[in-house]
Amino acid sequence: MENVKNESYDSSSIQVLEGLEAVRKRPGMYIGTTSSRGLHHLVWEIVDNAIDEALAGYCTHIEVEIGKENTITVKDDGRGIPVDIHPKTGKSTVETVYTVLHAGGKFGGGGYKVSGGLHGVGASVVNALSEWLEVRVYKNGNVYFQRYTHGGHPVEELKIIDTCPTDRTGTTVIFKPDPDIFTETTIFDYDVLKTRLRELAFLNKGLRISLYDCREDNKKDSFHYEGGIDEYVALLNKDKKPIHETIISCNGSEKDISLEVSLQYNESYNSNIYSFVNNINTPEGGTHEDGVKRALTRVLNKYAKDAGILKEKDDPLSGEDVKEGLTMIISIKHPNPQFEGQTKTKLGNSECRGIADRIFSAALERFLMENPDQARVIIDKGMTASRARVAAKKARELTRRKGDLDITNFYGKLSDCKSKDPSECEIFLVEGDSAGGSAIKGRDSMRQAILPLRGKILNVEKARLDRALSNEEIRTIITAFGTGIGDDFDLSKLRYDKIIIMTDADVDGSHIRVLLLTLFYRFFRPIVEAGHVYAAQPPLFVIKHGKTIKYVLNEQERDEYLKTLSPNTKYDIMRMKGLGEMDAEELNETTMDIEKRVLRQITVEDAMSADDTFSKLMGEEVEPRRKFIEENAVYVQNLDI
Ligand code: 28F
Repeated sequence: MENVKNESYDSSSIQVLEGLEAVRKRPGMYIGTTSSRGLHHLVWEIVDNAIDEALAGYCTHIEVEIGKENTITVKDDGRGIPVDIHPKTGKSTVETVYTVLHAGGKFGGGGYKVSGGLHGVGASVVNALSEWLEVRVYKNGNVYFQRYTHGGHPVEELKIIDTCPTDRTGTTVIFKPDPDIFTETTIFDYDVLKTRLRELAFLNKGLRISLYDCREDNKKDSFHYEGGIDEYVALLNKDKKPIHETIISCNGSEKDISLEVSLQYNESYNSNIYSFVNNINTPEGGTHEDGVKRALTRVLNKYAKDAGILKEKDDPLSGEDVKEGLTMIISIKHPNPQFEGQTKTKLGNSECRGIADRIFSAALERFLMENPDQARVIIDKGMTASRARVAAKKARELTRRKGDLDITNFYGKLSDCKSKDPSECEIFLVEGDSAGGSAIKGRDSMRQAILPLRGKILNVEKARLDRALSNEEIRTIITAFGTGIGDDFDLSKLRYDKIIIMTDADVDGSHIRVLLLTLFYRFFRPIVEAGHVYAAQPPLFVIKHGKTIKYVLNEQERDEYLKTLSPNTKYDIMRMKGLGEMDAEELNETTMDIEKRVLRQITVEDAMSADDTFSKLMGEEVEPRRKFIEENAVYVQNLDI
């Protein structure tokens, strides 16, 4: 450990150094990963402390700047971190916040930590993982300054370096992530920062958040939403034709827990519900989301009955029925959230279910009473969904394996694998009968099932479940998966560990793949989120020289292979058009064999952007699609028209 120029090298300094050293030894323990995601997590730690100051009511503007050398500057106009001597450490509070683990922000202190991502490990972790970090505090007409290097070692004590207008207060932090820690990349992604900062502006109404990129000439964005999550719902519904005018808005609190809900129904059949706890997205939902959904179903049914729209003989609306076409944002602020679930993004606090139910149902009842026309439209939509659900129930029966007839009829399409252990089985959804035939011949019949797809499947982006179930190909896929669909979907019944989409490397192949991904995203999202869906990577080029035939995946492999040939080898290169150009053995060798093939796993990194992409690419509205294609055409490689 190098010598540090600290006057009082006492026990607390040793404890500080050991603390930050521990962070550098196992960064993954504190920020999850040291990949690009971990790099960006550093920004969220610092921004969250500034957001805390805004939540406390003292900060109105947060500025984030990406410097030329990929430094990050975060500025706020809050009170400024206290510069007094911290009783516990004998150091300034600034130095304590930036050198003692979990001392920063509001941990333990008055307000609560608005933690992001890994639940706010504090500013000292950012310092520990930075090549250098500087803090400037504007307070009492002075500018206080301290610089840390090599993972958090203070260069000097906190000192006054300048004066400033007496009414100016705030905190500015600049840091440079340590390349020895972030070995994958230290380059910040503007769009990643922009997306999250915009979301934070929606979630903290009235707060202005700006982002500047000094690496490119004056690239900047600024976000400020007085309407908060109401404006977020409006943005999400922009291209989706809302069916009622007013965004239903709720804002209440009980004890020290506050809840905001915004919702608006649109014409589509999909639901987009996003929930947050202390600004952290909770894709696995939790008690806050359960409480709101329970209230939504109960209050809409009660209103429909009292208004005589739902007759005694009618079935009540189900949770699924009232979710159709629903765009909703739920944001709860809680002093002591308990997270559960696979990825620790499910709220577990049981009291939140009742609190969310009470606050939201009062607001919804009031809206319905005051807006009978809009209430009617919403109820009608739920009743149409209910009728379609009942129709789907009948159609769904067709996807259940029953008597022999179904199985023979069904088996006409699926060449199942012999093994019945899902964890070792995989199913290939193959474009076209000829490739399907080769795949059946070339496969490992113990563990590989083949389902040939005849042509395009229905675009379900604009279809309800009952319409999707009327499509033969889709019914076959549902039966093959074994999970059921809609109300009786059960992920634990999935019959394969991997679902592999294998289509030609041409435009039609891409179209079939995106139609399948639309089906999986809209009706089998848990299968995608669990990481079971893959795209096969058939070879893009075949190189022939002499008797040698070499298949390569892409240009990079092609160029690397060509370098291995002796200079005087003339050779031929062909761009592979389709799976059908390979015989069974070649198809297996290049694309299916577990030892040799390359698969691309399909993940839902960000549900909001995935939903936006599917509705743009596959939805009704032409203009958003044209704009999307225009903006993204520049990234397309190997387009084969
Ligand atoms: C660019 C990043 O970190 N802003 C912050 C404050 C303000 C206070 C504070 C922060 C230690 C444990 C109390 C000021 N005056 N922006 C920021 N602004 N931390 S971090 O206090 C932290 C103390 O709890 C602050 C009065 N109370 C709190």
